[in-house]
Amino acid sequence: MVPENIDLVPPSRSVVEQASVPDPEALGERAGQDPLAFWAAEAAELEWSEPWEQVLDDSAAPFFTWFPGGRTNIVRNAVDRHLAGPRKNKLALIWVSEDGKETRTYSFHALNRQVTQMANVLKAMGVGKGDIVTIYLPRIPEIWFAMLACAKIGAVHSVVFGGYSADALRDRIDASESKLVITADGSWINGSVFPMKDVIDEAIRFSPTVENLVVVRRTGSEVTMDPLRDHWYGDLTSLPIAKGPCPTEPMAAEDPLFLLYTSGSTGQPKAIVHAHGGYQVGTYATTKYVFDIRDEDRYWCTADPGWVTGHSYGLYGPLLNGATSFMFEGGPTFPYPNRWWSLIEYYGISIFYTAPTAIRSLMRFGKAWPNRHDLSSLRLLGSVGEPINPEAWHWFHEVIGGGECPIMDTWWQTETGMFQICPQPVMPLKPGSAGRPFYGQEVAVLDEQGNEVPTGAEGMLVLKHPWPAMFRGLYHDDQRYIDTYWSKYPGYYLTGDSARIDEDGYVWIVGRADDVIKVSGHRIGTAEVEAAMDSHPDVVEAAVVGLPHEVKGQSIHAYAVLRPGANGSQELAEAIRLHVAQHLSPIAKPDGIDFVESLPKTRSGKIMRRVLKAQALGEDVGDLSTMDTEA
Ligand code: 6R9
Repeated sequence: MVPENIDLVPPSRSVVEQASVPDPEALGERAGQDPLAFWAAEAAELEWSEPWEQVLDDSAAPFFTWFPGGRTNIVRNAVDRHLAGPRKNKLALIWVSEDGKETRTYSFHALNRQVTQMANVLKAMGVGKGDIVTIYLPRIPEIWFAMLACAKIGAVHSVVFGGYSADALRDRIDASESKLVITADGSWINGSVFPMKDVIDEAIRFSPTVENLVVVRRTGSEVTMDPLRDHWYGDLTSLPIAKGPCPTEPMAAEDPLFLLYTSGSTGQPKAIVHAHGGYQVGTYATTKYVFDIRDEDRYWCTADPGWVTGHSYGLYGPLLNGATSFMFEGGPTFPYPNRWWSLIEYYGISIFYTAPTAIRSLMRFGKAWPNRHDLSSLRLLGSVGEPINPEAWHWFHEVIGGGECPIMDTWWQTETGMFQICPQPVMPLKPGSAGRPFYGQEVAVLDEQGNEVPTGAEGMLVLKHPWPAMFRGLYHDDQRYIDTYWSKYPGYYLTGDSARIDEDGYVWIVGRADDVIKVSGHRIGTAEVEAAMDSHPDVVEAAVVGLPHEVKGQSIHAYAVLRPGANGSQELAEAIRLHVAQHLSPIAKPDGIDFVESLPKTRSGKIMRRVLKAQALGEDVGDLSTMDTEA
């Protein structure tokens, strides 16, 4: 929604005085006139072993290639290049355990040692250029080492969020044909152990590809080790194979860096592919400009490394800028709702990037919790994952940011790899709007026919120009890449979001316009939840929709048709919810399940989720002309 009398929040004086880019409008104009020159200048700030021949090759669009001919490696720029200068002994990572009893810190020098060691281990296990390694680890430093170690030797990492269950994990490992998986014995969640090793054992029991499982000790829980397949990471590092230097492999700019599975509107999750060259340029530049990150900063991105935010703005963007990052193993409210605030105070965090759902959940505990802490080290805040409602925006701004810190509400996607719509630190902010397109980008809001809608009207959000950190496709599925993103409006990238643009060019994201649900900022496909429900023996057919939720943004509401004779009891509803948690993930558990006789469908048999949603919300169900009334 574009609220009527929206307040414009000007940048505070300190922000203006310290701004690295005092006039983003002027820079934006220059970048707009020649986006490729802008991106070439950003790329030139990084190291390449061979220069690129061209900035962008769009001759095979929508298969774009960035910096073709160039050779580089993101690790060279994220780690190696800092070793030669004054950042060598600067902290790259400060990590704190969930119970607060352990702290581990790594300078860039130490980070390089750790990454090199893991890279040597991977190589010794036969991992080479182009091999896909699945990483299923908790929020511990080893997840960074593993990702960087893969990139360093030219292997492709595929991180699966540590909260996924065996079936989801199996699908992702099988689809990527990983021969090696890196995991931990368990992870800590609010004082209890989540048995990661058991989950992975179940996921790979019949795997046709996995040959080796590297297990990091974290919780010390008892696990069963397969003597032929499983190896303790701690044992491997004491072997001679782990020792010595390991060169950072020079990669073609377009060589793949990682796969990341994400939910789409239909079918199985899709593997988004990102490449070394363009991705490093895009994440480097956006982190530099939008977070205005500097050497003296202490930066904290609360996102799990298992999501794209943890990749682009947890790991790579800050390291490419030589920044000091903070990583916390636990969540915001354990054991008390001041956990994050106390960490910000203790570690002097200056840039804090989190999600609206976290802000809303912490807001509910009242400002007495943050007010007990001195949060004056903060100078810039960030938000990502879903629209931030003005109430949460103001609370974040006032109570956490002391009214002084600009909030960078960054809109982007797993596919985009980097920010596409976001403010700049000195820009006047409109609470609830993600600001304007990033340098070199233009967006439009279109109607069904592809016409731009009038200012302020809602429509489909598209991106007009390619950008360097764009995904290079879907793993092994070129057709789905074309169909999903580039066919509806030829020449434009279809985001799947619905949005409005106001008279000042500020973009207001309304939300997903497809069958993707954002639950607490996590991207979940209706099809995946439905498949998990369908696999319950009492369920014949299921449909799920996203309903507005005060804290989570959206919640999952399900409808199930039961097999004849099954009793639609409260217990069965609970059992189905648990089934989804066990087979997909606890984050995908429906909040409520309604048992129904049949589901509304089109004549071609597609479930009409919008009808279910409208009914649940008491809204007009709209055009039903395609509905199969016989059903
Ligand atoms: C980074 C990330 C992408 C979807 C996207 C949109 C929603 C992300 C947002 C936002 C409003 C923001 N989204 N950031 N909506 N304001 N600042 O979340 O990637 O998990 O792929 O989700 O998230 O709906 O289409 P991903």
